[in-house]
Amino acid sequence: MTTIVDVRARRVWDSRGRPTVEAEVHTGRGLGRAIAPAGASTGAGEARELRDGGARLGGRDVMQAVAHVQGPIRQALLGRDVADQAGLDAALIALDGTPDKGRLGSNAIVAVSLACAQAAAQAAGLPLWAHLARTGLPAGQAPRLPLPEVQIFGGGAHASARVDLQDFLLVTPGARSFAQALEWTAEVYHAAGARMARRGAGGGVADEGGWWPDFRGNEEAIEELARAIEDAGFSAPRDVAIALDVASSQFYDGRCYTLRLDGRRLEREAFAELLAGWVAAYPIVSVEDPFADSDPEGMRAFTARCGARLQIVGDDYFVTDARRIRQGAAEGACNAVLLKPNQIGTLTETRAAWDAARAAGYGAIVSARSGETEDVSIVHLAVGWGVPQLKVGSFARSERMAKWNEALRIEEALGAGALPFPAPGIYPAIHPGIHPGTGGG
Ligand code: 2PG
Ligand code: MG
Repeated sequence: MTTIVDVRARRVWDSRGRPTVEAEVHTGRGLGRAIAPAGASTGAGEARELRDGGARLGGRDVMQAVAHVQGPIRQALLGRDVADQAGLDAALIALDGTPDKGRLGSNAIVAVSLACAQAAAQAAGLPLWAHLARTGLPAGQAPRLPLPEVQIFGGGAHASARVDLQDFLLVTPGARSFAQALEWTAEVYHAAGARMARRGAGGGVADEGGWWPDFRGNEEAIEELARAIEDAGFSAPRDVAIALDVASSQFYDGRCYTLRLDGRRLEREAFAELLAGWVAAYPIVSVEDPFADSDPEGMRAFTARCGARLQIVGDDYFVTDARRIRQGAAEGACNAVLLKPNQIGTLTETRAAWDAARAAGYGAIVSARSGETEDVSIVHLAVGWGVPQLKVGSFARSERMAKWNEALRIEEALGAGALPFPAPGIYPAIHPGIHPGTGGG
């Protein structure tokens, strides 16, 4: 048993220049450190981060959350076994005592939960992915790298709503390695940048590093991405393909989906028609949150209509909550799940969400937030748990590149021992009949 001898916290700053919580968990065999990320387009059902309020720093300071780590959380964890992740997370949940973790703050709790895992890995003398893989992978299964999903144009809440859709992403189903996937992504990212520069709109990037969206309509962004793929010389959807995060909860008012840039206000059926049209017209293989978290009827109908040939991902829709995933699966909503540890608050609950997705035969994507830091823990989760896809924003800004580069180091460490890259078989549009859930193995 490796005992926790100290728990510390400090205020650090995220990629939007906003305050966030860094936690440290110390044992006699080193320390683990983790930083809470923060979303901008948050789901209504997410765990609640604690912000101080008031006038200073726009009310966004986190000194109370930091104090909660240094005080009650430290007291609750001192002397406990750092390797008992489930027990530690249960203690954090019990100490908070609220359904949304809002008393201590999900930002305090997730930083500590991840720092415990980092400290346990440190004590075991292993990188986090290897520590997690010891119990996190099915018996006898080797770890492998996930398929990256990379933003090319930002939008929605990450770009002052200059386009209504949030993420115009690239995936590389034809790539044979993570290194190759990133190389292909770089070619398309820069081809897209060159196109934007030729239009007189080059250079600027949105919150996650995707090119700033200077478009006349939402469809034009998809069209420009398809052209950038052509410019870079790839065949779509076989080698590379398009994924969208519609993040539709941001523009649904309980009755209509309003695409401000297109001057359109669409009811559920008309919006489904529009999305299905785009999926048919462009090499789109995955769509996230096509319908709002408060519109299960829309999500179920769209899944029934397009789910056989399209990965349909629930992010705001499931908020990394195993219970919601099981319910969604029973009702036929989505066929894949986004996994964000800070959406639910602890590593153990994030793992439960992945287990629920797998049990349902759903695909899964480990995801960063729009407010990020140099923390690379989520890359290790994807590898150590065998989650087949990873989304960490675009191909610029070091809070994003730190994660892609960490994955390259892990790929090199795995070497020939790694399983083949999971790319073929994830997307039903490319390999009809293969369910997305089977891509992860
Ligand atoms: C999403 C994420 C990451 P945010 O919606 O998938 O792109 O955004 O962190 O703002 O919720
Ligand atoms: Mg999303």
